[in-house]
Amino acid sequence: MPVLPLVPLPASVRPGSDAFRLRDGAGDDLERAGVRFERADDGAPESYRIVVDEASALVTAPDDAGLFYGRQTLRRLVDSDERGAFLPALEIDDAPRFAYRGAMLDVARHFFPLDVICGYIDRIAALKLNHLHLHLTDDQGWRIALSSRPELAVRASGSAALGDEGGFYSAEDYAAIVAYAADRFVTIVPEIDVPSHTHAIGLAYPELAADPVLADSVRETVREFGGDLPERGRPYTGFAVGFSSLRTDDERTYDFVADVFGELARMTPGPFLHLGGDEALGTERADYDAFIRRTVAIIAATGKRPIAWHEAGAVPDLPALLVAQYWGYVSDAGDAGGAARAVAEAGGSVILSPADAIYLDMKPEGAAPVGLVWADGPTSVAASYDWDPADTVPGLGESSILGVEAALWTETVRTAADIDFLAFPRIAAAAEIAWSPRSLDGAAGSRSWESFRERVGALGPHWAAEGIAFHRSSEIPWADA
Ligand code: TNX
Repeated sequence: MPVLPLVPLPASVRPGSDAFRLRDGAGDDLERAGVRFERADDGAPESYRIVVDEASALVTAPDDAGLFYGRQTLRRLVDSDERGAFLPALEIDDAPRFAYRGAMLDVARHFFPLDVICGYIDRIAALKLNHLHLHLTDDQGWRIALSSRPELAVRASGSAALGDEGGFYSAEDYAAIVAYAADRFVTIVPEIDVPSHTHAIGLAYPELAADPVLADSVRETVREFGGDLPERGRPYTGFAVGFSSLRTDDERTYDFVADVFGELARMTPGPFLHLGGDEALGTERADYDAFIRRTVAIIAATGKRPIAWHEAGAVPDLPALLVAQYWGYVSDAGDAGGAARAVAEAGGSVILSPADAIYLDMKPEGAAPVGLVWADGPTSVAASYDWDPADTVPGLGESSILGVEAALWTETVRTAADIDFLAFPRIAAAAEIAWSPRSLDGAAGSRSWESFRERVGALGPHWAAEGIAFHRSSEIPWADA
């Protein structure tokens, strides 16, 4: 059997003998081409089974998501020869390793219009990712219109990194994104980053913002990347982080937090609201702890489950429902690991986004025209693949891991082509790690780098046909179209 372009690798693939010939002229319509899709009585959530032989092609699944994933797999299997289109004979039994398989897109540093977001949803859904985390706010801009706080969209959305144009999603835009995603079994996870990364909020509601704290690290970033130092009341367009803070000692701040997360909860059908909580370098430790505890409680009161970057995990006495998003390293978990572990020990769970592996904004190679390098970058495709969630944070077992998320920050990312270049092919590594059974020392049917690079190479022509401007990494044996 030739290399099948299947990423993520299904849990089990058994080749058969005679191909199923697809009915002519059906194009992408698998049903019209003769494939049957049927509900199974039981099976794990999102699982599916495919049986193809000479006489029939049948997909069965216990739920609609499973049927959708079976369809994604079949789309990759359609092949053709001199007799026309066919599906190779095989049996596939497949189910995800983790329930949460995510991608994060930062629409705050740069704003991306609806068509780009929908294109990204198509791309991630084809890789069987099922959550899109939108980083909706940061120092450089606020990207969502809220009727409870109308000044945000009016005064805080016009700017972006590098002095580029900003923008925001109206309530209708956001509803359209949620619906488009839901049709592809993708849940939107909105993030409002507090108490830091909040400079833009001060443009709309100055009374809520503390003065920027110009630590040495902020001056250093400005020296390295240029731009102005952050200044109260002026849009910020540079790359520095951690200088801004909400006024954590002012009750008006908590009214704001309740308005914003309350409205977002009503606009968001998914179970999660992300409160950021990262890099609050300008917030005193005790103030940070108290702020996070109150914000977590405010979100819990909306009925949603709070997610925060791992820093929040170090806050004492957090409720068990918190999800921590780990962005430390694979190579050394250090304090970040401790914070993630604390959340697990309190009964919460962890999403793994190790920065030295699946921060997609790290340059894929030194000469890349976009991207950053701070997380031990450049990050090769092999480095993005060669890790396992259960081995990343010592003491953090598989049962405490909700899943895996590949993050794309957009300080340097201005276009849809930039997104594709940085995300592909490394996002496929994250998708496989999130979905496929872990490598058991190369055991048959488990994932391995050697098999992955061949399968990604075989996917290249599919991506090209779909208009994905992927990075033609020299690590991958790309197939010709
Ligand atoms: C760190 S990772 C950040 C972001 C930056 C990113 C750039 C994290 C939770 N915060 O604010 O955009 O680095 O790679």
